[in-house]
Amino acid sequence: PAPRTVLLTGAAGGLGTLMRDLLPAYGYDLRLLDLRPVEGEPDAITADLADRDAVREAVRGVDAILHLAGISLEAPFEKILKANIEGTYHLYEAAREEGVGRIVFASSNHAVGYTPRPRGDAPLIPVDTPRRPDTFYGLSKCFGEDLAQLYWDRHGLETVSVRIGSCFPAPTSVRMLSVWMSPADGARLFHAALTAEHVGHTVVHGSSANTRLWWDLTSARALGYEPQDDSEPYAEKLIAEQGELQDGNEAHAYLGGQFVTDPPVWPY
Ligand code: NAI
Ligand code: 15L
Repeated sequence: PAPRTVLLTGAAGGLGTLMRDLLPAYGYDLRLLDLRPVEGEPDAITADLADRDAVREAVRGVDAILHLAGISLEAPFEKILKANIEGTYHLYEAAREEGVGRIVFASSNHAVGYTPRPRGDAPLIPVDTPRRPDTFYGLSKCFGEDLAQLYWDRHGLETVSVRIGSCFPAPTSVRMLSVWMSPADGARLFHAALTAEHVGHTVVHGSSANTRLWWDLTSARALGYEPQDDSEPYAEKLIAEQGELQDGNEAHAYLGGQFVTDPPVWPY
């Protein structure tokens, strides 16, 4: 049966806020969790993924988990270790103990951020491209994907790892024209990942069907995802303001963009 009750971790964050708006239309009953209070949601669980008991209680009785919580930018290794590596482990352990059947994991393009962007008529980046994290942050997403594989192989807990490009209301850079996922397509993809049958552990790229796409969406489409959006209407203005991507510019050379040269740092 399709999942109904879904635990949304990271519900106070940017993507969590977008998904709180969009996912109920698909029939989900969302249970919310975040380190920070979720504005306007008095029933949201305020908990740290470090708190194993709170995490176990939060997952009890849900059909599936959409795991967005964690540090979403670069940070010192010790912080990443606690929030993203140990935190994700706690969530998987709790899911295993409570018999939750599926997790949709917010992985990131930064797990493979050092992959050169395709130029000219080079093929799109395949989903089985070698791991090339661009930061400790990206490394923690590689860990999450491997944890997901272990829990599938050993415990039969399914995961779809979504290597999200950039999911924001609109693209704000020329690079983002290639990796943008509109919030509506994000909801479509998460819904497909929550409901497709027999996913085992599947890794997918998370973006809209952009004209300037850099990566292959085949495994995402195989889940039933049909992207409806394209960043192209934003292209002319962004290129006029910022110029085309430059061949000699290192921050323009890789999938991970600026994370390779000058990663944005987590503020707290
Ligand atoms: P965000 O930083 O806005 O939200 C993350 C949320 O997680 C925050 O509300 C924060 O309070 C919460 N959080 C952090 N540590 C926690 C902990 N120890 N326990 C409980 N909650 C904790 O990030 P955003 O943009 O909403 O991203 C959501 C997820 O998607 C993140 O895992 C991020 O790495 C991933 N992602 C997002 C992309 C995007 O374009 N927005 C791109 C690629 C991946
Ligand atoms: C990510 O993984 C970050 O969480 C998000 O804030 C964006 O920076 C995104 O990647 C991106 O690559 O644009």
